[in-house]
Amino acid sequence: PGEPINDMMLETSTAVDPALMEEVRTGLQQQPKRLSSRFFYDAEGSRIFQAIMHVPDYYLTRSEYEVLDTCKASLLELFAPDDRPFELVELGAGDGLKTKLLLDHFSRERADFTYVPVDISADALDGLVADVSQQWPDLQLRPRHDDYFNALDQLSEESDARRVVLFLGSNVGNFSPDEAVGFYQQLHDRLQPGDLVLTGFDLQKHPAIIHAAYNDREGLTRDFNLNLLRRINRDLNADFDLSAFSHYETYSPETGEARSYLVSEKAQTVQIGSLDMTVPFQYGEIIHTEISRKFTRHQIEQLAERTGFSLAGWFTDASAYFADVVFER
Ligand code: AVJ
Repeated sequence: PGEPINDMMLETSTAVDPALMEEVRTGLQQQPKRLSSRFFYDAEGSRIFQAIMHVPDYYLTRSEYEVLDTCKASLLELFAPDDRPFELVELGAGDGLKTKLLLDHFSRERADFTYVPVDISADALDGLVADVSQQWPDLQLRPRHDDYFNALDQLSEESDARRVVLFLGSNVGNFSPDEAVGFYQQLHDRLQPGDLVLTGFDLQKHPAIIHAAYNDREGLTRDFNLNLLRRINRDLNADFDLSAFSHYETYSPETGEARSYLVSEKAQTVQIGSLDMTVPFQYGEIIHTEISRKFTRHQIEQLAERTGFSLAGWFTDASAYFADVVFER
């Protein structure tokens, strides 16, 4: 008796990121097709990235760890020259290891600081907070579940401790040159004179080393890229055949850009159910997914200069693969 239950009504409603819908709608209609790497990081994508950080070909994480480990004392000296309190504001909740290395050193040295991890993902933040408060029960911890710039806006109202902003892991490499300038200008607007920004920059080096980092023998970079199609299948009810797409990587030593593509291995048509969209692919047609930019010292100095910062510290690993650079407002 009563109304028959409609199949649709039984589907659990999962919250789909509206930005992902917009990205797929517009990106797959462009020529060439594109989908931004900022949608790589669903639960599975974050797991794959964690694994990438441990593969031998992906030198970035190891190199930055070496930089921070060898330079942690000099960094603390720069952050708190006269033992004044500071706020360590980390943009992106951090992968743990590298940040923990700093937290550990600063705690041992009894530095007076508050750790303020900022992330738009509640999951990433919750995990980090649980972990950090367990390892350092006495650490002052003030997590922010927010957009980077909102979080920085609020900080200025809350305290007059010196701010030290961490932007590690070569995340800056995903910006276009204009976006990078915009990003540091926005930081400049929100910081006070004397505040600091520590950024991890991957440096230009032998092109084969960089190419291998994004074309690893374990195939994790491929999985990382293909996972975006898996996510779209799940979140937007699409029917990408993952076995009919491959991963293709280029590195140009002239531009310093590593670029990732997904390539259609046959002529095919994909349905995106939730968007009522049909997407044709030719054999060999690409979807551009990511740019990971590599810098020269000169470019980094120019970036500081153009956005009103001065260069207060330059730290690299023994091979000079990676630089952690301190800008002062
Ligand atoms: C997290 C953006 C720094 O570009 O090196 C790793 C992401 N992409 N392998 C990078 C990534 C492919 C990574 N960042």
